Amino acid sequence: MPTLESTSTEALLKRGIALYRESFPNSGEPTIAAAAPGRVNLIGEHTDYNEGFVLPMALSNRETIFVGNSFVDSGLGNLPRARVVSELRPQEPAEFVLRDLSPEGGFSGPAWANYIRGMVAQFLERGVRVPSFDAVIVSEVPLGGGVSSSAALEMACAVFLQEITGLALSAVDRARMGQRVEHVYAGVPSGIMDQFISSAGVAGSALLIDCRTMDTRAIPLDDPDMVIVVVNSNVKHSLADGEYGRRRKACEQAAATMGVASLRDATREQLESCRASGALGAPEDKIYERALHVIEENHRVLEAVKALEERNYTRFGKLMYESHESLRSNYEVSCKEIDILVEIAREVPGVYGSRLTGGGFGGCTVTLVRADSVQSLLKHVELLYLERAGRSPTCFVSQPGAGARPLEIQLA
Ligand code: GAF
Repeated sequence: MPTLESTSTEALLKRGIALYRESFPNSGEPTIAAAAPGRVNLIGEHTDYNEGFVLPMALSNRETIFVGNSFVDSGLGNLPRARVVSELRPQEPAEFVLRDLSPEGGFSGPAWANYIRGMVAQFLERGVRVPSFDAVIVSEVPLGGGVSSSAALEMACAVFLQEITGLALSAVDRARMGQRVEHVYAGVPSGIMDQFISSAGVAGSALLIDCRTMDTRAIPLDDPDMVIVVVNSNVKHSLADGEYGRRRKACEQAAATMGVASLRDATREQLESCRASGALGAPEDKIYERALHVIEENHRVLEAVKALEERNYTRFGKLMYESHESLRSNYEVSCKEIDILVEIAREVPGVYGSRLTGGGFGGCTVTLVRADSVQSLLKHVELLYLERAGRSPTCFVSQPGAGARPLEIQLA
């Protein structure tokens, strides 16, 4: 079965430097590298944009960007400009002037480069001068695979731009800049979770994040008997297709009807009373169900943290299944393939719990399993997913990795 490995820093550096030399033979050597991880969310889905709680961990799989001075004259009145090559799409290099980087700026290059254009624009908006650069991207975070490759790219960019401009930013600042890039350049009205965990992840721990205050608490995942397995359904989701935004609007409508600032402040009693009085609108709009998911999911996150700290994995697993069921039936963001993956995990002895992770409509599941049952889980998933869904999954076991950071380049 295809599995995804995270590479050693040394191997990543080798790949990045080689690609840089090949892509920009006249630009010397890369002088800066920055890496940022993808993420998997253990529990707390669609709560971030409701000012609620989430419990993600950064993956050990990273997106890495290698940057050097550009010595090539742009021929554009010497305006500063960037050239970028991605290892995943070497035939689609991007080139743009570091001016007028608005999303409507007439950019005809590849769509992935908009994350970089967008992040450069955030720096320019703060009055910082960004010099010309050449860059290559080397990634071990699957694209569109529900583990936030775009947030990882945004955070890696933010770190290298900090390095070349000297702009001081906190992990939250960086995350908010990335969130703005998602909103404006990718058209996804996302919350803050993905960018923040990629920016601030703590090696060896999941992070409880209060998305209202942005306070965090590291929850160590240091029990060798417990393993987190991520399974990619290999069904691609597109959060930009409007479903994500519709869920977000439904939550805002529910909060406004209950007279609270956000669903973080709403109680089950308030929700029931609004429903009884008919204030939540037509049943087919499902405002009740959407709000119910968020209110209960926030409680589940806090209970799950307690369970994890007590090493009560059975309790944690039960909360994962409950979260999944609510995402499936109340929030309606699951799909057949993801439900099949959760159902398969449930059948394997040694599995504590499993659920959809991320925005939904495909993507990945996250499963908590006893270390001695990992192989059996992987075998079952490989066989049964093909049988029941007609597709092959991609699985990986990930240790909680560190957040975005510069990497030291050693040239051979
Ligand atoms: C996507 C979004 F980008 C996050 O902000 C979050 O809302 C998540 O879906 C659902 O929990 O990954």
